Amino acid sequence: MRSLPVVHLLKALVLMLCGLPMAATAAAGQYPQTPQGQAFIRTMVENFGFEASRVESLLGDARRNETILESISRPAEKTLDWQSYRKIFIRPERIAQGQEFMAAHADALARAEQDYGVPPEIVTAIIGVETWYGRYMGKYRVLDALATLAFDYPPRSRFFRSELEQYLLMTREQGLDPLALKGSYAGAMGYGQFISSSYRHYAVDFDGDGLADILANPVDAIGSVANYFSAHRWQPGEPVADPLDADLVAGSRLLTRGLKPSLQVADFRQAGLPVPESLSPDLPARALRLQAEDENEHELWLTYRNFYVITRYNHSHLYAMAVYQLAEALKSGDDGV
Ligand SMILES: [Ca+2]
Repeated sequence: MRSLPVVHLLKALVLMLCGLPMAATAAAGQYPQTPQGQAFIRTMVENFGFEASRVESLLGDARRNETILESISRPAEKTLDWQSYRKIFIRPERIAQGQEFMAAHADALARAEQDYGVPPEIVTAIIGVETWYGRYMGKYRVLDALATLAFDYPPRSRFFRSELEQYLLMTREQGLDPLALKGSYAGAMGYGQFISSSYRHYAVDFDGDGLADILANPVDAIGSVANYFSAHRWQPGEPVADPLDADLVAGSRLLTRGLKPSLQVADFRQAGLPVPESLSPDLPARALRLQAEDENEHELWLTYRNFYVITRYNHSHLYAMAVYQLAEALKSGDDGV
């Protein structure tokens, strides 16, 4: 627990001398005094039984962070093309370290596949893309990230106010100090970078020590990522994606919008595309056209339900393709380059 800086004590003293109510003196930061901050405190007290002074003091400790506001407006998934994005993740070191992770946690990964039906290389690839297998779990205080986005980022303030709510609930349930946890600029935590609501819904105790600890325990993290995939309807044994040796013209009716596969394998077969023969005709499918290495060319992929499930983790085709290709490289032992 960090001590109250002297400047805060002085401010508190000045406010007290001015005869302001104690509510204003309890916190030195900006958020408790704002109308949104006040409303948030009321919600936590009325809906979840928190003490007002406790929430006020936490919000008072939260710091607005400009870097967080800059980062949220330009995520890599939206600013990079596929080839640049791919090079971040599909590289020999990330593949080699992923194989080490798989070897070190082979038992937990096998158990996760048994319990949830999600293959070891998919769980490992998620953890590899998210945090480089737990090496980089984020440098921002989760409280600062969530308060900054909840109160100073209007486009998504409703979502992040809810995540801040979930964060205070989660840390109370898990007996964690809300001032201590670090994570991404969006407040995602641990090996698999779960946001607070996902932590509460999907984190599991996978080593049986009574705690669902995805922050420091790789076994719990493995079970939790697999549980997340299973809850989002991962289909054991179904394919994820296939490259097609073909192209489609921009505007083709086979290039559907949205992330969900809204056509079926049969639609692509009927159009004469070289779809793998093993695929069932009624398997939901979607064509995905990505930038090829030669920038005048495109790669054409057919993606299926399990590819869509990967986008439930991060709503991006590029993200899902990076996870899939890293997983394939982990499985094959190929260095991917
Ligand atoms: Ca545990």
